[in-house]
Amino acid sequence: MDEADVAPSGGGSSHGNLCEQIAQLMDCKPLSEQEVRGLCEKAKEILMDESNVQPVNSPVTICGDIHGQFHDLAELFRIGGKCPDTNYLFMGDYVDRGYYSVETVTLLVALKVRYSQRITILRGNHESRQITQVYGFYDECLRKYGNANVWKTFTDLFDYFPLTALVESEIFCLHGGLSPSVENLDSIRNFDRVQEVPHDGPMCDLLWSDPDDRCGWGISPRGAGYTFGQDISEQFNHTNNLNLIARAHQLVMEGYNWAHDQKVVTIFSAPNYCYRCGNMASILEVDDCRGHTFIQFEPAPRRGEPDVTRRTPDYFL
Ligand SMILES: [Mn+2]
Repeated sequence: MDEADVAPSGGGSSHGNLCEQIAQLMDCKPLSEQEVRGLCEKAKEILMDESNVQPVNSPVTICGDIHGQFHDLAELFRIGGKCPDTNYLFMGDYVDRGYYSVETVTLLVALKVRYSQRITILRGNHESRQITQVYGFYDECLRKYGNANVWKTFTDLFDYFPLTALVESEIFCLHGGLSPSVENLDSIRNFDRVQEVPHDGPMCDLLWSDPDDRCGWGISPRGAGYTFGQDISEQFNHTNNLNLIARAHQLVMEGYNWAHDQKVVTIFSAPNYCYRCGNMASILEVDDCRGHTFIQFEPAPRRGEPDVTRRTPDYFL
């Protein structure tokens, strides 16, 4: 372990508190409003120093959408190994849809503060003020805290999450996909990312776009971002000396899905999405020799959850 893992800022007592908070969160018990505020202040200090294209070393395990399915995140850690024993890179969409967005995002942010060199948390299109008011996180915060303060604290923090990561200079990781306004990684490095996700433009596209079987750029059915063809992926990978684009954002039934002649892979880590889609989840282990292993997993056993049969999933979000 490196020094950053052993001696977090704030001294011994805050370290002890943080470990207790992580243990509490692993039990799926939310922190107090005041604890969330303190945690997010520390997280902001760490995240603001990260790059829009955050460098990540292997070995690392790359994960896709979680969407508030806390018990499945616990299953992911059971199968993939605990942080910091395993290094993790999460590609966004921690909140909305599932019933435990609060516990899920608080745990990931707490792990980021405690083990900042061992876990990378990118921004997804759901890490946004506007989207979370429609798809569940805002309502969940009101229900669990009686006011919107925790929602405000987290959505302010989301502005600092890095947009993309680069594993060993060859795997480009992001939530959505490519943008017609972005030819190379340096242009991403120059964005001012600290803002709400815009409705259009390069920052929006990185969080919203999808690969497509058709060549070139296409209009996205989501109403934000673009679709991009194999020709676009090949050109981007060539220009930037990349082997692979790893992204999330789309439900794929096996938990992972290759596209564009293995130039692009989609990873989705919410099994039985929305508690009704029947899909497998997966994570991608990249080892020290840059070998790739997909691990698929099924939902954790569930107890006493609300009836979900009336929920209608939106496959596009
Ligand atoms: Mn998404």
